[in-house]
Amino acid sequence: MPPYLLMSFRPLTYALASSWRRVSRNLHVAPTAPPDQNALVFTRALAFKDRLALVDWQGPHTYRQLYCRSRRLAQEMCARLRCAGGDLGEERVSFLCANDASYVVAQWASWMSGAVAVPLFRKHPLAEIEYFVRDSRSALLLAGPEFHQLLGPLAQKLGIPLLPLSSEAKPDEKDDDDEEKVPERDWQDRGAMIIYTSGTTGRPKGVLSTHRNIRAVVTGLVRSWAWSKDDVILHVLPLHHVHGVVNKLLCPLWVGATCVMLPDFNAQQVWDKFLSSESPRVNVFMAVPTIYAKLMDYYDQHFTQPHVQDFVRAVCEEKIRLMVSGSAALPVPMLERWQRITGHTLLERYGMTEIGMALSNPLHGTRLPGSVGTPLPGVQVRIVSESPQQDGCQYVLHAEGDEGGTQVLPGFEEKDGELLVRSPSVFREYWDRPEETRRAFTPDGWFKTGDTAVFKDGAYWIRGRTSVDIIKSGGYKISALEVERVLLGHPSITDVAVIGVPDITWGQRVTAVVTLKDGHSLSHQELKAWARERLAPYAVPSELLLVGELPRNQMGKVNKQDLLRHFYPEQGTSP
Ligand code: MLC
Ligand code: AMP
Repeated sequence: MPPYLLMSFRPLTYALASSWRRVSRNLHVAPTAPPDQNALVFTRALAFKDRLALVDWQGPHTYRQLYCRSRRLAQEMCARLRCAGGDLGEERVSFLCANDASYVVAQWASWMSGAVAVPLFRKHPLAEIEYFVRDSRSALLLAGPEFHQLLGPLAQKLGIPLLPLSSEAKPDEKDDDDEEKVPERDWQDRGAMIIYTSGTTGRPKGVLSTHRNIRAVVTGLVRSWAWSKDDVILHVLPLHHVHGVVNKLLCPLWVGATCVMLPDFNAQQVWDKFLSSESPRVNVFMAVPTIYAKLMDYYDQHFTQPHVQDFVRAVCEEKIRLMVSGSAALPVPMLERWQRITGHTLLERYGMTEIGMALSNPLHGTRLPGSVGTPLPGVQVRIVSESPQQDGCQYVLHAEGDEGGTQVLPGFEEKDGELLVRSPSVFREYWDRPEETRRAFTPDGWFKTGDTAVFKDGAYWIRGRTSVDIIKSGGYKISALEVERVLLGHPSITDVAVIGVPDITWGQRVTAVVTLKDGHSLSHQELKAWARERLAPYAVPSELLLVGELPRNQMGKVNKQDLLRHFYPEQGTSP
C-alpha cells in the first residue's frame, strides 16, 4: 500500500485492507517485445519504409515519403527560426491543414525539430484560431494551401513566420535523399502536443502531453486491441482531438498499418468504404456515437431491401475485425441496433484529452453494453467521494483498480463517485496555467476527471459529469459558460443560461435560454448566424428559448437542473 494512501485512509485501511475483494481480472495480456523506450512514431516509420502509411484524397503515401517530407519541413522550420543544433526546444508550432497527409507531415516535422505540435481546426472561427495561436505563444504557423490566405494576416499581426504546407509531394522531391535520421534526443519528457479543451473555468486550456504520455496511450491501445501492420483503419474524425489524433492516426502509424483518411465525415462514403472490395480494404473503424447514429440514418434511408441488408451484415461481419465507440456515452439501443445491422458489438471505451484512454471493454470476451470496461495497461483508477471530515482526509475511497483487477471497499459496492486516474498517459500540465494544473489533481497526485462512475458487474460505468456546465455534443466537449460568455456579447441579449438537453443523435444539444432587452426580438436563425462568427459550429446553440426572466438563487446562480426539468420534463436530467 503506497504511503500516501495510508496517510489519507488510516482509520479505514487497517480494518479493511484484508477484506477487499478482487472482483475483476483482465486476461487478454499478449506478450510483447521489449520496448525501445525512446522510439517515436516517426523514428519507427523508417523501419516500415515502402509500406502504405496513408491514403487520402490525393492517393497513397508511404512511410518513407511521409518521413522524408517531414524531415525536409523540419529543416526548413529550423532554418526559419534560426534554431541551434536543429532543436526548437519545445517552441510551439501551430498548424492548419486539411485532413490529409499534410497533417502527418506538420506533426512529424514539429516533433523532429523538437517542437510542440498545436493542431488547429478549420471549422473554428478566425477569432478562436487567433486565441489558440496566442495562448500557446506559437513561434511559427504552418498552413495548407487552402488556409494560407486566411492565416497570412494573422501571422503578420502576431509577427510570426508562416510557412506553406504543401498537401502533395512535389514532383521533383527525391525521397531517399533525405532518409537521413533525425538526431537522437531524449524525447520522453519533452512536450509533444497541445490540445485545447473547455473546462468550467475561464477560456479553453491547452492540454500539454509529452511524448511519453502519447506513447503510453498508443502502446496500451496497440496491445489491448491487437493492432497489427495488416490493419487498415478508416479515419473520419477531426484532427484537433485525441480520438482522431492518437487512437485513429498514431496507433496505425505506430505499427506500420494503413490509415485511409476522408477529408470529413460523410455517411455515404463510410458505407462505400465498408462495403467496397477495393484495396486497401478497411478492417478497423472508430467513431463517436453521433457518427454511428448518422450511419444508421443513412442505412434506414438507403438499405431498405432485405437482400441488401443481408449483404451489409455479411460484409461487415466478414471483413471488419474491430469497431469502436468513444468520446461520449453510447446509448444501449444504439449499440443493439448496430449489432443487428452489422453483426458487431461496438467496443466502448472511455478517455479524455488530459488522460488519453483509460478504460476499455475487451477485444475478446464479453463486452457489457453501457459499460466502458476495465483499466487499460498502465492505467490506475479510483472511484471516490468527497471526504465529509476536515481532518486531512482527501477523499473517501470506494474502489480502486488497474489492468489486473478492481478492489471495492465493503459498504461501497455499486456506489457512484468521481473517477480519478493515475497513469503514464496523464498529461504534464495545462499550458501556462500552473494553478489550474495543481487544482486538477488530488494532493496525492491523481487526476480528477470530473466524471461520475461506478464499478459493478466487473466493469466501470460512466454515470455522467459532476458539472452541468460541461456539455458533450457530437463527441465535442463544450463549456456552457464559454457559450454564455459569447452570447452575452450579443446586442439584444441581457441574460442567458446554456444547458445541454439530452438528444438521441448528438448526446446532448446546446440550448440557450435567453432574456432580451425591452423591445428587441431575436430569431434562432439570427442568433445562429451571429454565433457562427464567434463559436465553433458544434457550440452554436441548436435551440433558442426566449424567457421573460431567468430564475436565479440568492447567490445569483441559475439552477440548470431545474431549468432542464422545467423545459424538458420528459427528458430527466442526465444525458
Ligand atoms: C454540427 N451540428 C451540431 C453539432 N455539430 N449540432 C449539435 N451538436 C453538434 N456537435 C449542426 C451544425 O451546426 C449543422 O446545423 C448540422 O448539425 C450539420 O452539421 P455538420 O457539420 O454537417 O455535421 P457533421 O459534419 O455531420 O458532423 C457531425 C460529426 C462531428 C459527428 C461528424 O460533430 C464530429 O466530427 N464529431 C467528432 C468530435 C470528436 O472527434 N470528439 C473527440 C473528442 S476527444 P445547421 O443548422 O447549420 O444545418 C475525447 C476523448 C475521447 O472526447 O474519449 O475520445
Ligand atoms: P474531452 O475532454 O473532449 O477529451 O472529453 C472527455 C470526456 O468525454 C470525458 O471526461 C467523458 O465525460 C466523455 N467520455 C469519453 N468517453 C466516454 C464514454 N465512453 N462514455 C461516456 N463518456 C465518455
